[in-house]
Amino acid sequence: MRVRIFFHDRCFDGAAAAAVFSRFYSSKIRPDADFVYTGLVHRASQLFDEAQFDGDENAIVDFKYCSSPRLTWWFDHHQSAFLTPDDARHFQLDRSGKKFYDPDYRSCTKFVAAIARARFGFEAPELAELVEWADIIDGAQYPNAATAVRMEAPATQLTLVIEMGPDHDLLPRVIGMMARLPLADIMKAPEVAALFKPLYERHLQSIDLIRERSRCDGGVVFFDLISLGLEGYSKFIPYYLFPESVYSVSVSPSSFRTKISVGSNPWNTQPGMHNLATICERYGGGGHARVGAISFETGALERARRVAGEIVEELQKPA
Ligand SMILES: [Mn+2]
Repeated sequence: MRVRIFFHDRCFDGAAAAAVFSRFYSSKIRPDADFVYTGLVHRASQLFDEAQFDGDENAIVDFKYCSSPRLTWWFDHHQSAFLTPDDARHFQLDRSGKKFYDPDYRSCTKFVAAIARARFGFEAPELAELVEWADIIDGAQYPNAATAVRMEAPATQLTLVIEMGPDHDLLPRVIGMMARLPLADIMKAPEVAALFKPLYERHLQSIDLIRERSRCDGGVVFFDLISLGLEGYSKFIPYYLFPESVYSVSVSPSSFRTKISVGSNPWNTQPGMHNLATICERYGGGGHARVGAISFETGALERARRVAGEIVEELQKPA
């Protein structure tokens, strides 16, 4: 009995939601299930390869809906959960009782835990730490930018490993650990500890690089990391460096795309904020009201820079 679980790759909440779903599934649905984990990433084209839905059951957590009949479980909390109006209709007509959507949840992990408890009677107090941290991390509920950027708590350290770790096969192993170990013990696992050290050093360097490259005008921090080849950084660094900022916009490279990241300062929210998912959707991206992203094909650098400039101007004006 094989259950393939697709999760939002390189995301603490995606991994934690997969871990909680696995524990729920083996406790309440099938104790003999074998889990196989596959990360999903947002890209400019072809989100799903249907040939991948090869489990006896196929589940997606913390990622967009797919209308494939082979998808048997789905949980998401993103505002931009449906690729097309047809997908949204398909979900609304679903009567399986195994597909769930609630954009009011700050984390998919807490959403999975809440549905598993309310609808299926699943209780797992030992997962409470994981669920609470997924909510803090995905909902940007850190008390301040320094807590997020200094990374003293094991959950924040594991987030760095998940988001920036070099090894694509790492996440399935981390999900397995999340399902059975406290976060401090995961950080003590030799393969995780060995990855954390150089990533943390690089993180400290990236703070200096972003400090050099950023400017903050009209409440919006902007930086372009293309020429540095800096692939990914903690999204809280701009707010740590510019506590007075309200939004941040960056252009950054990656092996398979050029990415615009658009975020808002969780410690300096203002009345009447722009909806960042709505802005990103206009350019083919998506996300949440408070954080969004747009992916471009790797060649479309000039277009990405132009769009980033437009978004900066829009965010400098009132919503
Ligand atoms: Mn999430």
